[in-house]
Amino acid sequence: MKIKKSQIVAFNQGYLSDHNERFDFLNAQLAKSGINVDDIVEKLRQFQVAIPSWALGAGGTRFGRFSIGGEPASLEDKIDDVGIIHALTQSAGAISLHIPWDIPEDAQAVKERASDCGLVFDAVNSNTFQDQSDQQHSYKFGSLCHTDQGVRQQAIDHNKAVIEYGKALGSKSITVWLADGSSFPGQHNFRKAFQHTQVSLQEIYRAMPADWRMFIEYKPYEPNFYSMVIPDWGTSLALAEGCGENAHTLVDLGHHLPNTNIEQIVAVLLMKGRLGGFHFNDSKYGDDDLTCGSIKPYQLFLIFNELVYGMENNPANNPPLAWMIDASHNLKDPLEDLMQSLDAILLAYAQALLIDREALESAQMENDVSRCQEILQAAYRTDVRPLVTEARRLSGGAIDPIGCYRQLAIRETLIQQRGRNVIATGL
Ligand code: PSV
Ligand code: MN
Repeated sequence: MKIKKSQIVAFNQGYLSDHNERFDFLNAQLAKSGINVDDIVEKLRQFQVAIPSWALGAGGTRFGRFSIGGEPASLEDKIDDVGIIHALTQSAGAISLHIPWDIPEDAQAVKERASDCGLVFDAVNSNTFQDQSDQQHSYKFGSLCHTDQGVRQQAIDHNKAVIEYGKALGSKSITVWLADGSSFPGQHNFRKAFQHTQVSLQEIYRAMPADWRMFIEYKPYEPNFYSMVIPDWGTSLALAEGCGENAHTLVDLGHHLPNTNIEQIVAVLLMKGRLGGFHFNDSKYGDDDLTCGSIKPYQLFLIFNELVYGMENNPANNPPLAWMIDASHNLKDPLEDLMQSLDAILLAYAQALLIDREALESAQMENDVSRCQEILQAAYRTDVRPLVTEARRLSGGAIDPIGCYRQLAIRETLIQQRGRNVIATGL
């Protein structure tokens, strides 16, 4: 199903005067501090986040999975769902595919359907963490790091095939996340596991077109619990440097041990020109894959503080970043959840754009610690919702995306069209 522009315009009518009042008030306040609100709104309008094809159905835990009904049963349905999110928010203009969960059988038709919804294809993702029924070797003991050359080659070939799927769709990057690791001391020769992985990644890297980029994700534990071959950003960076200048580290916010200072990692990777992009989500304990900004919105803001600074001061020419959500939805309607994530991301970005950089720099130079905190928190505590809403409205989105989604009874329609018991592919 598709949302018509006229439905959004009609919905917005009822909210417009209230929104205008809030926006005008904030605009006047910010203008007093010399902030160019138009500039910020324009930046927010440009900011597009890719939606993962595997996050459109109900997620599950190893204890259970509760269907929400009307889940997308095919890649076409998934594209339509991202189209719905994009129509309402105007900030989800891309979709990221995981192979083999979502194989585009007819690339041209898939491309056209996406383009009809205003979407392009972001990074393609390989999967060597599950065995497929038609594969020769098992990944039980690893893939790119495996002790057996045959298994490594199979995993390399899979990644090459993923690149081919991506080329047909117009993707420009591949994201590699490895479940490879060991669960017991002594199981792995750490050096050999690293070296096998490096050589395997180099071969995949060489298969990429010259204008492609490789994103290497890291994760400290799960599914292996003693060691992961790529546990942290340092290892990912070393592997990226070992591949070439088009290989970058990808930061998934849930892939850190508790209390890790992610914003500092972001700052250093950007300085090195090796930050590829993000998998946005939020967590309380581990890779919880919760809605962005639902647990640690201040952390998200501090990350965006580094991103804004890093993008404005970019000596190593870090290429434009790939923004993506990687979340799972066990309780909420995935489309509502994703719209909440998008909103949280844009709010954090808007707040970071408000930071008085000159004042911060001079406070830092003077070691005026209290002032540094005041400056950051003045931005963080500004209610920037009218800016994000205005950006969305100007682009043709809904003033209240979830309100509009509910008023248009989208989930109910999807259930009628697709049925109550369909299950989407993914984790
Ligand atoms: C692994 O936990 C991960 O974050 C990687 O990005 C995978 O591709 C994705 O989740 C699978 O759901
Ligand atoms: Mn991820």
